[in-house]
Amino acid sequence: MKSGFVAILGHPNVGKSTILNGVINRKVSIVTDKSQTTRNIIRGIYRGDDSQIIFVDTPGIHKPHAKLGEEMNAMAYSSAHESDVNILVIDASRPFSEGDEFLLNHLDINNAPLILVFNKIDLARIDEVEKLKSIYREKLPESHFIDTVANERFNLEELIALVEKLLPEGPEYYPGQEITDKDEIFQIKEIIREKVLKTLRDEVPHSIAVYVDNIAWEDNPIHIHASIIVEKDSQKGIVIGANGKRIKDIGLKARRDIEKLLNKHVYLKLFVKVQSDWRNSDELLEAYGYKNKKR
Ligand SMILES: Nc1nc2c(ncn2[C@@H]2O[C@H](COP(=O)(O)OP(=O)(O)OP(=O)(O)O)[C@@H](O)[C@H]2O)c(=O)[nH]1
Ligand SMILES: [Mg+2]
Repeated sequence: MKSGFVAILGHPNVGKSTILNGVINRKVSIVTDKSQTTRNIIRGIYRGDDSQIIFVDTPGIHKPHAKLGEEMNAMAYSSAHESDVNILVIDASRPFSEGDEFLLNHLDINNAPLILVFNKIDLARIDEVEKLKSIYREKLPESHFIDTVANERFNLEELIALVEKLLPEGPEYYPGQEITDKDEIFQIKEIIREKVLKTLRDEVPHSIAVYVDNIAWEDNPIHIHASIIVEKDSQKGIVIGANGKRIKDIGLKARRDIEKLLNKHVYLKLFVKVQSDWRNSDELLEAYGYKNKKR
């Protein structure tokens, strides 16, 4: 069978996680309109008639402002290195920038066939996309090009077919039925973080982490205690909102999704805690699952 690892790489907010969810046809990675939403390497397993593709979502590569960002970039760089096919996702609605040049110079993508995915073509002008493509054609003449609208699944079947063509013959890496390598606690934390991010603006999202303090699996409904970590008292106030309205809303939306994930009734209790500068603390980065683990 054709099989292997396919890293989905690119700048933040270009649609990498939307592509992962689209090809797997299930939501395994959270998506928001905020940059730097994904903070971990998240595998999604696609099973075809005679193929198994492990799509690997990665954090968007960016200029880091804290140790967290450095860890995130390192995850993306190492994923590119360890893959059988690389997918570089480009926001087709934006012109080629210095940041793109930086990314091409720093990403080691020569080890495997490369697919350039021009995503968000629904937002782009045809002549601008052509201009963008001619720049990439010159820089990466060996790569394969495809246009997508990931949130509408436009051309994602074609993307899967192209990946299958480029993958080597290999083993069935995941013989079971699982669709992701991440456990339920990780997914619960991510669901809560997604709901927090979706209600916040500006810089606060980058300061948020979520920690599951306790899960009573045997209870009915399942009791979950989780903490939303922020960096400043002012952010705590923002997350809680006037009369606790925002935290209530976050809790309600998160509970609905967690119940869908677990297929059980859930009682979710959320706490908000301040931990100043956790994004620069090795110990806390480790505790929150953001330390780059070598395979
Ligand atoms: N219009 C349009 N929006 C899209 C498309 N693909 C993704 N989006 C939106 O773009 C935003 C970012 O999508 P994500 O999938 O979270 O992007 P990402 O590259 O994973 O971002 P990071 O995790 O921050 O690196 C979300 O609001 C998506 O709904 C597309 O093809 N067209
Ligand atoms: Mg993402």
